Amino acid sequence: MGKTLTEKIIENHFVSGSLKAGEEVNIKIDQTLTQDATGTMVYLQFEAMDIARVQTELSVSYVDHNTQQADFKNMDDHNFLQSFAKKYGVYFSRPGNGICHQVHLEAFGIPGKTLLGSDSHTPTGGGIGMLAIGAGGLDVACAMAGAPFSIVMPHVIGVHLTGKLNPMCSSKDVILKLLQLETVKGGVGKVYEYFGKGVETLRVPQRATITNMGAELGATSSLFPSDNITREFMKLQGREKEWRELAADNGCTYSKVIEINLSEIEPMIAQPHMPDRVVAVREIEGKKINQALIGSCTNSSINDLGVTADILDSKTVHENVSLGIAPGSKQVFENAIDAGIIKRLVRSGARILESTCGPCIGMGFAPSSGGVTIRTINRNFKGRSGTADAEVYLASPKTAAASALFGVITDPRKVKISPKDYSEFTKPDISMIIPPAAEAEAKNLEIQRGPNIKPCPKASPAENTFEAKILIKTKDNITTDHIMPAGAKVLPYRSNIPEIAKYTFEAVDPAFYNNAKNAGKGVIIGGENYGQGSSREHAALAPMYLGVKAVVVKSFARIHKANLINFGIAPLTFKDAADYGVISEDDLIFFPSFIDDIKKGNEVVAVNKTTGKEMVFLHDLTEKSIDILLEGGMLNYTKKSIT
Ligand code: MIC
Ligand code: SF4
Repeated sequence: MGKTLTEKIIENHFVSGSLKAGEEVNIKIDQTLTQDATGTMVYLQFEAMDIARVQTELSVSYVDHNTQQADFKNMDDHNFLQSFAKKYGVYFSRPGNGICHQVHLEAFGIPGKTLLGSDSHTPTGGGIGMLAIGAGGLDVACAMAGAPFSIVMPHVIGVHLTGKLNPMCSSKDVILKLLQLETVKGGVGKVYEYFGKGVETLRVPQRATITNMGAELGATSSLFPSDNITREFMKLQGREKEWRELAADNGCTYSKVIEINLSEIEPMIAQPHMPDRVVAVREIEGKKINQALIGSCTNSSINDLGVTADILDSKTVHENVSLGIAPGSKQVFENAIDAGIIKRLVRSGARILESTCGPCIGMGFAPSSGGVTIRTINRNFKGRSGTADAEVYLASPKTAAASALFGVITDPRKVKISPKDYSEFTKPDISMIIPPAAEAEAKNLEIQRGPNIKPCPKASPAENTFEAKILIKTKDNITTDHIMPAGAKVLPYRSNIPEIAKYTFEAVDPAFYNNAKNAGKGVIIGGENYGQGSSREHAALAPMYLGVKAVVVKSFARIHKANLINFGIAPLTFKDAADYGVISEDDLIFFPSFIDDIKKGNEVVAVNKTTGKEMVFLHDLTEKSIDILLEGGMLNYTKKSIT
């Protein structure tokens, strides 16, 4: 029987477990990546493991998130990361060099390899046929120490691409279409694998836009085959030698096949405040905007910038619109200068921003109050832009550029141009990547540590009998941005948990922090797809620090669930969904035999002391996860297994 590409790569990296969809499998990780906002914790955790060098084939530390340096904190973190990388065997991509996913594709990605990244958009690497997975920082630290990574063997969904995109339509419209079909929770436990004749019509950056935003489906990863187009891309990057051909076998079995005829795709747009609130652009055309942004790891390649310049055609952007452009990397920036693109954009009034995440994570370029902004990014969660009441629309660079020109949401097919291909201007540039020191020299190197860098707190081991207060009851699709906000104010505390904990659930319930502190022990209640979005483990670390012992929900997003276990918080679901309706904030919940229940089976009994009602919660933890959880998280567990 033929195999899917996902199955082939997983089998090649198999360490232990089961290859049956839905069961746990442990795989070898070849490469890791971190970014600064999650990276400081990753390296503090790695340091705590007492290992002299990283054990992977390649590990890279990027600085791309916290680059606004309003005071010493962010640069202190950068210095820590740089000095750590040199000593421990990690490549370091300096601030200004670009967004981790874009640079990794350019400089390091290799078809057929596994990549684990402490960022949810790591699957961007699937654009060149890597099995690239986002994870919590602690999992990445363990992979750097040589440990295999556990995943639930995914169900592989085949996306059959036929036809060819019309000139003013984009691969962004394809993934937005999929989000409309599959929703933000449709991909949990799945890998989306693309195949068919239509694949040959998409260049690597177009493929990477699709695999990048597969994260918004909740998918474990997304994958394209590695073909001659991939080879061309790697050749332009000066890395043709690392290319290899990879594809699924003919006649392999997918758990489901989705048919997409690229010729029928039209411009699509996601409306506030969820990436799956997708409609065709023509359905909401004419809505006034006052800001537009081309950038982020989803859409910031040379062609994304080039087509923006082509659409603007040296005319000035609409007088009511502020247009920001953030090239995805230093390489893209330089190549766009060589191609004359930047000059044309500047002439049109674009504001050129640094090659970083920037506005995508609320680091500058926040919209006005009640502002309407169209962005080529991947997430439009409420408040993430830095402005609580702004409306953020997600679309392709073509749609965003046409809208910036006319001041209203515009179907780009109205602009009669034939977009050019600027790939020929690609010249690789790795001058801002610092290799690690040789082992002999590394021993004597010092790590630089600023005063804002605090050690990672640990939870205490689980108790068998305890009482905890319901601290908050949330609805469906709560994101990690709700649990732990990003933005210029909060991000500088990513390496200081006691401080960042003060912002937990800030936008949902400003009293959460004090409430949790006073309660001592707490439980969080949630709906479906709890913890979707970012991989930030701070959304588990801060609740752990504030005494949260369990999160009881209707269903979980993959990475957040793993993060909860890693920090000693029990991820539980309702046995009887109706219990969600009869549990309230401030109720006191008594767990009479927590440890015994967890060890015995998959049910945990709890009594709501406020209402007198007995409830049963479920868990689906593996034996190892149970040990980690009961020990009070991965750090305690690892320490115990070493000593
Ligand atoms: C995001 O896009 O939400 C982030 C910021 O890149 C996060 C990581 C983080 O919170 O640091 C992600 O996607 O995992
Ligand atoms: Fe950065 Fe935005 Fe991409 Fe996250 S989604 S890595 S914040 S550009």
